[in-house]
Amino acid sequence: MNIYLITLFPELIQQATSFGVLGRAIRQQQLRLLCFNPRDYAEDKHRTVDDRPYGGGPGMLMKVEPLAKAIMAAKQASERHVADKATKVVYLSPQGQQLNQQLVVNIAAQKNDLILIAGRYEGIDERLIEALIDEEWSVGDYVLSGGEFAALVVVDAITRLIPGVLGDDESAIQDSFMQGLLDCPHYTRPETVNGQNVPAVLLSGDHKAIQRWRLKQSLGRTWLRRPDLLNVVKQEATHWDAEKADLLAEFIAEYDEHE
Ligand code: 4FV
Repeated sequence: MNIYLITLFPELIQQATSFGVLGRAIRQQQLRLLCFNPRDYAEDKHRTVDDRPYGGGPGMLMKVEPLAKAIMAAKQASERHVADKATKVVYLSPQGQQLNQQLVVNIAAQKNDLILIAGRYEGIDERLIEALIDEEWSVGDYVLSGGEFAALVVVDAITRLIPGVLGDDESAIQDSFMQGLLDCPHYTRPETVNGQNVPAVLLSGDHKAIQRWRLKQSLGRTWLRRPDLLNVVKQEATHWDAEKADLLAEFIAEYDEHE
């Protein structure tokens, strides 16, 4: 998969994607990440990439021409690689649709190239959004100093879904999130920490009981912490069944008993 990233700080991206699962995926060429820097398209002697907002007010915006040229260069690079499919152009911004696992799954499944635009300053000219951008995505309702951090979240979440990037066991872990539930609690050595023991079932070696316990904990946690996610899971016939309903009922009964 090719992801083209429009950013004023390609070094930030290069360094941040040199580690872990993402770094390995790039080294193994399961992901190609190409940066386009608007500063390389600035033609004034100071290579200016910001400009003042019409109407005044604090802060600057990204200068139109260098940014537009960088986006066009990325589109042309993608068209050289994938001639028959239009590459989605996404601008990371708090005004966008909320990023979630379903959106990431859909993008990864399409196996298309993707162009991500990382804003800086107060953002970009609305006319560029209208002319060149297909979608706006937000990683959360807060303001970052740069869209690079949001773009890295998107790149990481998508890359994990590229076949072969995660090992078999890791992709199994991924499945729990893919079912829309929160993850279950995890434990490692030693068996007692601050007087707290590991749940006995995890030491039992009974893999069926362990799998049941983990699913019950995921259901219970989702019920307690993110009932909004649970409602979505319950609507999805493929993700909800009698076993989950029974396990959740068991968790709730035990929870009410201890409250
Ligand atoms: C953001 C977010 C975000 C806004 C101004 C970059 C910053 C600056 N992007 N989800 N939340 N972007 O805060 O995606 O240009």
